[in-house]
Amino acid sequence: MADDEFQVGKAKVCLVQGDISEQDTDALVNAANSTLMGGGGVDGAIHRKGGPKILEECKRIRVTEWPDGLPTGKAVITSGGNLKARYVVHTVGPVWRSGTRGEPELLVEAYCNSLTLAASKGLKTIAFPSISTGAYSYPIEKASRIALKTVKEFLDKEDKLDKVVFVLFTSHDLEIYKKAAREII
Ligand code: AR6
Repeated sequence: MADDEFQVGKAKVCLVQGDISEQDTDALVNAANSTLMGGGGVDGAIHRKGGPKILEECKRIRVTEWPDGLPTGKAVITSGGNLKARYVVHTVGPVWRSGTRGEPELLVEAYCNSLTLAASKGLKTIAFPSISTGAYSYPIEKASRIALKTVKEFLDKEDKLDKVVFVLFTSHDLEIYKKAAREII
């Protein structure tokens, strides 16, 4: 198996460098903020490429389910609009402060709730960005370990998903994830 592919039970965990908005998995995960109204980074790329339908659905979710905003660690799902992916799972990662404000637990929740939501919809493949490691400043070495450990533990317990892809923006970030994966998976 290549050094960017790892087997967990019957599922594969793949690490790739690229733009998450180009992925053709069943679902993409958006590193959103509580407003669900868009932003920069991953959020900007997904809404730009996905078109207005995603934002319309986010607005509806705000009105019907989360009038005060989506809390950190929770996840919701919309269609994928014009994206190749059929669905977008929107989650909110923690803003890194000191590491002692519950950031690790909240990052675990963001991954876990996204995976649970995708599996509950019968989806088979999902792509994640490196949640919280951009505008939210979570140190990527720490975040990568949490991301991979949470995915591995989920796949060990649950056999509904076939493939989880991590899409890293830079070769540097990809190397950090590869190193963590070799240790964790
Ligand atoms: N594809 C893959 N990875 C990307 C892409 C892309 N198109 N663009 C950036 N990254 P961020 P966060 C990487 O800031 O830290 C937004 O404004 C990036 O290099 O997108 O969770 C939201 O609206 C970094 O490693 O998400 C929120 O307000 C990682 O993806 C806030 O940013 C995450 O960076 C969320 O911050």
